[in-house]
Amino acid sequence: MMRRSLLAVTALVAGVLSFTASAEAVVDVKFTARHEMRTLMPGVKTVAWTFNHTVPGPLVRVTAGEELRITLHNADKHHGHALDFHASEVNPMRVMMDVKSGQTKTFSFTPKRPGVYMYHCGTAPVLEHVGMGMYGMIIVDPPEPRTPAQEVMLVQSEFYGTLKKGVLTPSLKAMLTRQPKYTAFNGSPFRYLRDPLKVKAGQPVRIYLVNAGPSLGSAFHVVGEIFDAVLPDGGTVPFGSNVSTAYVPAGGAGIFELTFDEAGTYPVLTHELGVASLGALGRIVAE
Ligand SMILES: [Cu+2]
Repeated sequence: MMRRSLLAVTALVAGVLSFTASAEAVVDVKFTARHEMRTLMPGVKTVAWTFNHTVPGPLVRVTAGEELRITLHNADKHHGHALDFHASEVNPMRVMMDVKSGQTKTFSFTPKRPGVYMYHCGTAPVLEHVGMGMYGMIIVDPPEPRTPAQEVMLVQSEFYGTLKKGVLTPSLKAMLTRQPKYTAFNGSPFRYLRDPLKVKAGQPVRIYLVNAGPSLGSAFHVVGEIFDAVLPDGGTVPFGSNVSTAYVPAGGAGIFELTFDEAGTYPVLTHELGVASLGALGRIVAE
């Protein structure tokens, strides 16, 4: 059942998971929570609370109906942490309980609905745990695979704090007042201006987007293009076709399907331009 042959662009979401799958279609995923210094962008470091050393945390991918077994080890000496999967449809008091410093817990659930969803730390204050970097994407593939396409995975998020001598000191007050210092796709402001995404022109592209927030929306847009389909949370009912810009709320997600008919360089951003100007702005090169 090793259906883990993601396309090359899967590496867009930093982090690699140790998947093992048995004949009973159980997918084992291991998370470790840490408190660590990370490079936010060239010249800027910040303290982050991470899953598996990365922000966003690792991409989790299963097929609907497979059991997902999560082991969360908390290697953070400072805080408890937990995992809230929006794909889970379970009693949160059973699977989303805090794991204290130094402890490890395993829980499982079976995602039933295909789509793309956010996961995040659920420990209070959730705003702070998400604002510090504890979130990621889970893709639940339909049992009958989607039509083939080039895949791009993007997690939009915000970073809050005060910048001094190349160090961003996080600020809960700035999180509460929704005044980010930076925004980003896949954990680093302007990441894909520095290192553009690459796709083939003339062939379908499927963008999976999670808006991790914690507090601002994403008016997702690709300059020069119109989406063939927008599927909120990757569900079966399209928001519409011929949509140029679609809103993804904080905590929400979507699948955006398009084809670049003409080779070129296409900016990708949230069209909330004040938000994009802080870093949620990149480029897709269609070749
Ligand atoms: Cu946490």
